[in-house]
Order: sequence, then C-alpha cells, then structure tokens
Amino acid sequence: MMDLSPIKGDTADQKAAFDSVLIANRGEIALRVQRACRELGLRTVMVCSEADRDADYLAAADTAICIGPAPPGQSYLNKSAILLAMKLTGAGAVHPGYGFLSENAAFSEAVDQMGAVFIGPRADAIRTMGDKIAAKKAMMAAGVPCVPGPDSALPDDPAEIGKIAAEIGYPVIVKAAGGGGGRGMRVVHDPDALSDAVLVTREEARRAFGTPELYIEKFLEHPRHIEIQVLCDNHGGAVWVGLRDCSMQRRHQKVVEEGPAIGIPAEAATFVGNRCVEACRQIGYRGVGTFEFLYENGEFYFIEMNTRLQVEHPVTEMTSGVDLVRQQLLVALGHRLEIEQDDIACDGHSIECRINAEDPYTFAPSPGLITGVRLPGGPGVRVDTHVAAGYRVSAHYDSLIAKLIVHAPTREQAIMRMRRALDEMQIGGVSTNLPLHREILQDPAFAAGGPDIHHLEKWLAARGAQ
Ligand code: MV4
Repeated sequence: MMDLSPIKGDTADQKAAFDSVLIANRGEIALRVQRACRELGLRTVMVCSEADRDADYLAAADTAICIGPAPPGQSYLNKSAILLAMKLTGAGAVHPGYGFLSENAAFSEAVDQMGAVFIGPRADAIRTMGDKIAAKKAMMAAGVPCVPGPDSALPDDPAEIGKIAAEIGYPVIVKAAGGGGGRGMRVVHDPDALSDAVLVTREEARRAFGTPELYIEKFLEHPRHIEIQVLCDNHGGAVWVGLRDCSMQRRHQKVVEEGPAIGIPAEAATFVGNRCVEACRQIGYRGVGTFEFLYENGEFYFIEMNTRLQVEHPVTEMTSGVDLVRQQLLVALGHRLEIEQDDIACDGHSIECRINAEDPYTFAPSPGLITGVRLPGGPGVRVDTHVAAGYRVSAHYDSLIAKLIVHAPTREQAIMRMRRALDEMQIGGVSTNLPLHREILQDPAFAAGGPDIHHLEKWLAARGAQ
C-alpha cells in the first residue's frame, strides 16, 4: 500500500496527515468519494440526514452518523452539526462533494480552525471566486481571456454607467458580484433600458446575495459553455486536465456534458489551459477547480471559476485516465500530484447523461420508491449511482439519481455507445429523464456537435410544440 504519511519538509501544510475522511454529502457523490478514500486506505465517516438513513452507501462506510432532519439547512448545510460529527468520530479531514458546503469559505475556515483539513481550496480562494468581480480581476491580472467589460464594480451614477455600457457596446449584461450559476443577471439591449435594469438587478442582488455590487459585460448571444478542469498541489504542481463542453443545459441545469470540447483547435485549448494553470499558481490555488468559459467565434471568455469537484468530473476522468478524487485526497494529504502536464493527454471521447428522477416532458420532480433498476454495462460504460431497487428518492434533494458516462475512441462511437447504454438502462417506480436523453442522442444538431447554450431549450420548445 502507498505511504500516506506526511511528506518531510512539507511546510505548506503541516497538519496534512489524516487517516479518516468525513464525507459531508449524500447520494452518488458521497459514494464516489468513499470509493476513492477506500482505494487510498483511508477510513470513511459518512453523515446523513434522517431522510437518507437507509441508503446502502452508508453501510459501506466505516462509520455513519445521522446529523439532523431532512431539510438541508438542518443537516448537510449545518456547519456546526458537521464539525461536531468530525470531533465525535475523530475525522481528520472533510470532503464536501459538490453543492451544500463545497464552496462555503466560512466552513473551510472553521475546519481549518479546528485543526482538520478541508478537502478543497483555502477559504481566501473560495471567497475570491465567490465574488465574481474579484474573480474577474484575478483572472485578468493572470492573463486569462475575459468577457469585455471592466473588472470593477459599477458606479452609482447613471451617466457613468451609461458611458461604460456604450463603450462596451450593446447588448450588455448586468451581473451581481454575489451571483453566479445564472442567478442575478439581466441582459440589456438598448441604452433606454439600462438604468432600470441596473436598479432592479441591484435590489435583487441586495436581497439574494447580501451585496448590491454589480458589474457589466458584453452580452455574448450564441456562445458555447466550455470549461477547463485544473488540479493543483501545495508544491507548485498545477495542471489542466482537459476541456468539457456543457452547452446542453436547461435553466442553468446541465443535462448532457462531454469532453473533449470538439471543434476547438488544440493550440487554442493549450493556450487557455496554460493561462488557467498560471492563474492557479498566482493565487496559490489548491485542489481541483473548474474555469468556466463562454466560447464564441473562436475566442474564449472567462465567466466564473468553480472551486469544487463538479458533477461532470467523470467526463474528464474517462478521457485523461486521471482519478480526480484520488488526486484531491493526495493533495489534501500534502502530497504532490501523481502527474505532470506532459503526462496528460486526451484519449478518445466521453459523454455524460445526468439521469434525474423527473418527468421527461414537464421536468417535475418524481420522488418515490424505485422498484427496479437495470444498469447498462459493457465496454466503455460507467454508471455513478447510489440507487438500486428499494431505494426511495426523497423530495428534499435534487433529483439526480445516476450519471451515465460512456467513453469511446471517437465522438461518433461515443454517441452510438450512449444510445446503446440508454437503451439498456431501465428504472422502475419513478419517472426519469431516460426518454429525454434517448431523444437528445437522436438530435441531428447534437450529433453534428458544438450546439450553443440556447440549443437545448429551443429544441425542447420545438419538441413541445409538435
Ligand atoms: C453570460 C452570457 C452571455 N454573455 N455572460 C449564465 C450562468 C452564468 N455562469 C453566466 N451565464 C451567462 N453569462 C455574458 N457576458 C450567457 C450566460 C448564459 C449561460 C452561460 C452558460 C451556460 C448556459 C447559459 C444559459 C444562459 C445564459
């Protein structure tokens, strides 16, 4: 077994040694993290809410404890309950998964203060990226290409705002510094609508994010959503692991993701990947992260950085062969990354379909008892799921029940493989979006590759109208 003792001379993170990890999440990602811990010989502590008590993945942990009632605020988002669980179980580290506390700077800090390890970046990096203006400032300073517009907050004076917008050129988009993921933004097509848009967005921002700060950018009308996975250790090791195309989304929820992002020249990808790595070095970034870009007319425009492991990370794992969760754990232990940039290549093509317990037409959640599960298999098929027959899908959490990921030598073969895997897969007892995915995989525009961020919603509207 590999030696997980602290590295001598590792002054960057003196407390890095831990032999048990508390997994502060649920569902498929809790299982994914648990698997990586096991392979490193780490003891696992799983926490759960009362709604998740009977989940199979809890039995596989070394320790499982219930930390509160079903509503996330009382369990998976309850910092003091999770910190207490860490004390009670002697967990030396906590993995937050995605969602919940994964991008919560105060939680990261509290974990630090109790002398344990938050498996993720330091609080200051989370805070910087959570403030979309600070993030843009840091990225522009590091030479990462950004959307045209100032890297500072909008002033109050309407005349000044008007000048800034005119300089950028319409259409523009007004965004809340505290927003992100599609929340707190407004497109403005002409100067007459600008000051009202600013006022309304400012009030929304004040209420929703606790800060009225706004910024303004050129609005890109038909971009693709391309993201770049990075991975950094505490010893100056930093790599970009590949690009993903996540343009197939509805209401800011990704539906299908794939990698690599097709139609992007290798030199362009390498250039922007290297800029991301350089930015990570400049801010002393640690762990996994994702740089989100809009891509239009051959140019990349940074929009946000996610400081967590993402739902779609398996796409990059399949094409790179890098186990991102394993690297996350090693970095948290104070180790160096097991790979350097020159070791990383993109092999073949990967596609992920998010399988949700929801109506495939209305998207209404479909909680309830799963009565039967038939999982696909065979070459190049991966299913990340925590569900099986007898599992009850709770109405308290998001409806993701499985991620179906395929890998094949070419995109065409990956599409054929995904169609085949979707045909094999069956879930009984609840409605799922499997029928939707089967239709999407027959969409000629998807098959052609490179649809923009509006394609899926337009396609859904046309499908509804037929
Ligand atoms: C934009 C944009 C166009 N121009 N920014 C939405 C989510 C948040 N991460 C940023 N978003 C956008 N920012 C500029 N300057 C269009 C979107 C956008 C979007 C981005 C990615 C994926 C899906 C999207 C759907 C609608 C709008």
